[in-house]
Amino acid sequence: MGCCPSISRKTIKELSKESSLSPEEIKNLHVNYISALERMEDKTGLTSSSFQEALGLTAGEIMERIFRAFDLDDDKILSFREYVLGVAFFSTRLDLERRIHFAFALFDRNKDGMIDEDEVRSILKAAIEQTGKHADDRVLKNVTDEMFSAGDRNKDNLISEEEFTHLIMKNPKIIDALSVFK
Ligand SMILES: [Ca+2]
Ligand SMILES: [Ca+2]
Ligand SMILES: [Ca+2]
Repeated sequence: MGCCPSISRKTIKELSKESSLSPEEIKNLHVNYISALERMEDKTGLTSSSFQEALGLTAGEIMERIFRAFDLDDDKILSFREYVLGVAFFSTRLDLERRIHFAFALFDRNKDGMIDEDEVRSILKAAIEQTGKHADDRVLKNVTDEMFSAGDRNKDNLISEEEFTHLIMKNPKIIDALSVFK
């Protein structure tokens, strides 16, 4: 039996406020988080594979993107706070602005602050293949073109976070489509 770092009431309260999840939900997430950590050698935080196990996700492109988007400081491990804030994205209670920021991070695979066509195509492809269907190249191209013609306001073939925000405000369904936890 390993020891279980406990979580203070103060931390629960702060995380609850920051994530819009209830204290009860934070406590449950903490139990999940700790039990995932217990199975690891290094208990400083969740790695990509233990994270995948904790959430019961299938390994692959989408999982990697989600992990990278959760990993706010880009140190390749998830702290409990990063875990909570990431999970909160998939609940609809988080304010739209932060959900947009998170969704942007899912698209922006190389974290350069811009979404390019390859990044859109590859996340679409992964999302379709995740459901067991074949991703047709023409469909991928059409959807990508549509997203750029609607979203790329200054026509530089890149979607900035500002452009992305405009796009989502007009089409909030794009975010819902990314909720792969359902
Ligand atoms: Ca991290
Ligand atoms: Ca990018
Ligand atoms: Ca642009």
